Amino acid sequence: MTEKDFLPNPYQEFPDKGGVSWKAPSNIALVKYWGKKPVQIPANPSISFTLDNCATTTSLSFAKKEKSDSISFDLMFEGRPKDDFKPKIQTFLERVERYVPFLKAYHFTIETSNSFPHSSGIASSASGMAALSLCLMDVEKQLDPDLDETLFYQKASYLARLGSGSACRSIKGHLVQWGQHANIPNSSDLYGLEYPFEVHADFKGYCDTILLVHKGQKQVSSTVGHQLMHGHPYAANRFQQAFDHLDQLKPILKNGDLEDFIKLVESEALTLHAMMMTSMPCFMLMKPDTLEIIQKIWQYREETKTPVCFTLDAGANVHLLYPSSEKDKVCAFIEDELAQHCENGQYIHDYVGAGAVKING
Ligand code: 2P0
Repeated sequence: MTEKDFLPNPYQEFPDKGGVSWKAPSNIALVKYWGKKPVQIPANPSISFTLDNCATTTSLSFAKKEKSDSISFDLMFEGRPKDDFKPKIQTFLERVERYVPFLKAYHFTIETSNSFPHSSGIASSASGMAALSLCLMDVEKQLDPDLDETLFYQKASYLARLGSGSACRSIKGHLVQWGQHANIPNSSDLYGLEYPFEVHADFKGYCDTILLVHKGQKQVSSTVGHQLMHGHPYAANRFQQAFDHLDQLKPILKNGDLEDFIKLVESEALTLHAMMMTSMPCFMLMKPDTLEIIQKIWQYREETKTPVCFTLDAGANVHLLYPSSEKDKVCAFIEDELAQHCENGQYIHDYVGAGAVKING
């Protein structure tokens, strides 16, 4: 598939008005995307677990305009107008207009809400851009009823990528790979792909408890972090490592080899943060409690042999990953040892999910 394949067929219908709703989940990368080329092309391939509970629900209503010379929309976030999110959405809509050229024909009302607490430090850009992209594709489906289902989801992922890179991995479940890789058939820099190889049953219901260490604004945004990979002294080796890790993951995911899974996932998490700490200028998103939690996980794993590990996003929160069969034990560990390191003792239980869903009615 090339960019041209995402240009639409001539539209057959133009309804006066309508509305669509989609719920899209967040995702957590196992092999991290960190570094990109224009426009939203990843410097290396990545793979993530699609989550389930942490999700954004977006409703998009549309009404035909008299004059179709510009993009216009109102934005509501959790029931209230939210003007400070508008520039990001405006940029996104301008970027995708070429691929969904009905945008200027309608005035849109976008209503969006997150299942996770506001400013929990959980990035909503992935789930938010994925949900909005699915809404746009649903409108396109009404204008072009022959639109094929495979292309519908691929193009939703393509559009989401143009909003936020990691968002292209928030359309489908359970494991999504993004970025061209010679040994992964049909892999693409343009959109996320449902992982095409065999995956051991243990990974389907894998648990991710998100320990909310720090809920405030990050000091350095992901967008700036990505930019700092340009001219980074370790960039070339890091990008090669991500390619290699995807090769190494194939037998691990197939056989359910948790020991090697843990080694690879924790190495990815700490490498991501090592890239931040060795950027110029350097920065650090981990907090003392992030490190306390990591130490306690290592100690607990050593003592109990429970296959629990951590990964990190671009922030201080810790994602605790473990098989669902270990849930009772791990929940007790979280309550006894880890919750004390979370802001207000807060954490969110989530697990690997099947991807975005349309909301009817
Ligand atoms: C990831 N992260 O693979 C990596 C690991 C955070 C840590 O992708 O600039 O919001 O919108 O493309 O996708 C976060 O960056 O960045 C991210 P943009 P994005 O999930």
